[in-house]
Amino acid sequence: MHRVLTTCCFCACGCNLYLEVEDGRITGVIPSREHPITRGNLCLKGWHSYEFIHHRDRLQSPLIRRHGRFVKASWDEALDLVTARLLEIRDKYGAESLGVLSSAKCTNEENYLLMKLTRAVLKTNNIDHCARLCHSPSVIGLNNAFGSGAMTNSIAELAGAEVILVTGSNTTEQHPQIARFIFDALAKGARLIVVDPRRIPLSRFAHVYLQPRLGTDVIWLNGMMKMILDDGLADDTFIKMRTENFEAFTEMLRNFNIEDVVTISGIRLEDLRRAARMYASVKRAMIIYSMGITQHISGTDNVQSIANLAMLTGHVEQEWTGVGPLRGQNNVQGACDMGALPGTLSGYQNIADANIREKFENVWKTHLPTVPGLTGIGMFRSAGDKKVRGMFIMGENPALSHPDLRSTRAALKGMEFLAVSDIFLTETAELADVVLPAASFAEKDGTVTSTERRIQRLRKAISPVGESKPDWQILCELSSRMGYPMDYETPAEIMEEIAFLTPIYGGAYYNRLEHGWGLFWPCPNSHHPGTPFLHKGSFARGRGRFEYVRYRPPAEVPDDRFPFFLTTGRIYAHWHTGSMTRRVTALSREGPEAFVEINPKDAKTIGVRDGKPVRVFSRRGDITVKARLTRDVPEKTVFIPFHFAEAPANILTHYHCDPGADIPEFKVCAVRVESVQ
Ligand SMILES: Nc1nc2c(c(=O)[nH]1)N[C@H]1C(S)=C(S)[C@@H](COP(=O)(O)OP(=O)(O)OC[C@H]3O[C@@H](n4cnc5c(=O)[nH]c(N)nc54)[C@H](O)[C@@H]3O)O[C@H]1N2
Ligand SMILES: Nc1nc2c(c(=O)[nH]1)N[C@H]1C(S)=C(S)[C@@H](COP(=O)(O)OP(=O)(O)OC[C@H]3O[C@@H](n4cnc5c(=O)[nH]c(N)nc54)[C@H](O)[C@@H]3O)O[C@H]1N2
Ligand code: SF4
Ligand SMILES: [Mo]
Repeated sequence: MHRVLTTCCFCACGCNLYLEVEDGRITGVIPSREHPITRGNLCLKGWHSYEFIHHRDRLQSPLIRRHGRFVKASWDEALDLVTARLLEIRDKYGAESLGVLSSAKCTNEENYLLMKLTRAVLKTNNIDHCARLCHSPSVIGLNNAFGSGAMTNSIAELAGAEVILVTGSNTTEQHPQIARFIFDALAKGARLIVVDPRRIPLSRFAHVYLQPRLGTDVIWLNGMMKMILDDGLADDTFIKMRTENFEAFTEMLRNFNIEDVVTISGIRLEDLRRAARMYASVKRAMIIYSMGITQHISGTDNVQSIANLAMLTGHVEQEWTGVGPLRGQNNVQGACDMGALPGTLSGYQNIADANIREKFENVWKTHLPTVPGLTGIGMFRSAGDKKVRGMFIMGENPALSHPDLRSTRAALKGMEFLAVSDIFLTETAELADVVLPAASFAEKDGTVTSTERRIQRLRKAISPVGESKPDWQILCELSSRMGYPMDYETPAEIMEEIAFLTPIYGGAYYNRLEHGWGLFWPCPNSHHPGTPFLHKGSFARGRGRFEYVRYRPPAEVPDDRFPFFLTTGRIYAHWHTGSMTRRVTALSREGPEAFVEINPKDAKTIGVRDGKPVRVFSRRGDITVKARLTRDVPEKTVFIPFHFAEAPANILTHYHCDPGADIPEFKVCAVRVESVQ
């Protein structure tokens, strides 16, 4: 038996663990004791992260759809068909008729190659990935305010904060190891403010817990800032030295009606004032936020408001002090960094900038498309008018994870050609013309970048299962077939090209990642030690920019026909569309089936008891789930996790998006709940 050190495949905490290998099979995992985030612990998912690897459902050979049924095929047949069909569609309708989804479950090297293939070979910028559904408002909002969309500080710095404000992040369930650093801070006497429409496990530990109505974050944030200004708790020196547009901002804030806090968000003014004073009166304060802030039509506004609050109090630009958008997938930070986005090449270098394009064109020896592409949402939205006719999807499952599934699935079915690479036959793969079996994280080398911008290694522990191949090899073979040879021997070789073309990854060579616990970008050259916290001395954009934002109600609010608010999200035991976690016995036992959290008072009115089935309807469709009675959700608000294919929450959600970030409002829609007799 031997052990191989690698990075966990689930969340962006980036824990390191040893895979135990016996006779070519993974038989267990052990957490790293020395790794600074892991510290000898894993969450339940981490402990079971190896079990799906040898599951009998793993895709073992390529599949081609013939006469409506999948048949096994050779790699040659499958890759030839993908090549022929994608190029045919491109030549017939133009490159803009192709769409590509990349994967936050795949490595940096794989995301970089798919980004390169899309732009250099397919000649379109229509590439995106799940960050669209996740932190796209952070990338835009924090970029506007600070000049960089990533976490400003490292995870371990949380332990040194005096006050931590957590909003729209169910940290103990979704980022368990980050929650441990919050508990470390609490043990040292820090104060905790939690703002969440649902009572989450962290609420119990909060010194102030505020329960706003869904989608009213701009209101309580503006209220909090007005109180801080009125109480003279703003950091005038910081504002003067480091920021701009403050005058215009305060001008608008002065006109903000503080009573709106009560009438719109439902928060009492005295509670908000306690939180405002707590946050503003210390030196070291961190804000932690996640999907409760971003998945709204006002997602970018919410993020800008958070940045306003941090700048108003000077709570950014120092150690222990900053803004932490918690990234979700193990490599969603890296997929963004690698340019799997419609408007940027790797390292957030603008595709519309001729000088940048020229740099890449010289190395890649080809011409690149100039106009930013469609977003992941745009690809499906436009499918109705047949803009996108052919797709390549690597490691994503939009047939469950995208909004309004009737319409998303119709778009997928309407494609003239769809190729999917995955480790399982997902709901999306089932709709494909060609399915490519990918090797899992345990079967390949590469790097992934955690939420704190820490670039770390994935290490191959076993050979690919069956005939599966690592995505980077699949992409090399595909590109070569398309007439653009890619002959990288190893992921390390791909990283050398990434480092050469991407200033923030300039020093991320494998020899430096071999020992120690990774590198924090920006790491511009091979001598640079990496950067645990950003904006030291000045913001990435120069001065931090205040921008007043006005409250806008959610796109769909309850009415007589659909009198409940629905909010969706996750549970501790499961991962997104469940392709991996629902194939692990221990995790399935923890989260066996779909449910709706409903307040006991509402349950009484509807006439439903705990554990009994209810039907939940929205304007898009309906699902049947079990009622789970709990006071954690307020009256007239229900919560459904989106992990369960047999009762998909996204049948109910809608396509209304944030205008800049194009993220759908997964966190709010209107539903009706009926008991099933
Ligand atoms: N176990 C597990 N962990 C995961 C994942 C998983 O699937 N399972 N997924 C990973 C990924 S990709 C991501 S992006 C993260 C997501 O991590 P989180 O964002 O923490 O997870 P969510 O459950 O989507 O929602 C977070 C919180 O937002 C609150 N919320 C809902 N509406 C609002 C609102 O209007 N305002 C505010 N302030 N809060 C609101 C919800 O009540 C919930 O507590 O988790 C990562 N970690
Ligand atoms: N209602 C609702 N919907 C949501 C959200 C919500 O809060 N509410 N959250 C949104 C968010 S934040 C996110 S991030 C998305 C996630 O949406 P998706 O990314 O579509 O969901 P996953 O289930 O993580 O899909 C990852 C796929 O990659 C496959 N995979 C794993 N490893 C590999 C590999 O090495 N290679 C390949 N090729 N495939 C691999 C897995 O089997 C799985 O099918 O969902 C979004 N959808
Ligand atoms: S906290 Fe995240 S990275 Fe750590 S073991 Fe759990 S899922 Fe894996
Ligand atoms: Mo996410």
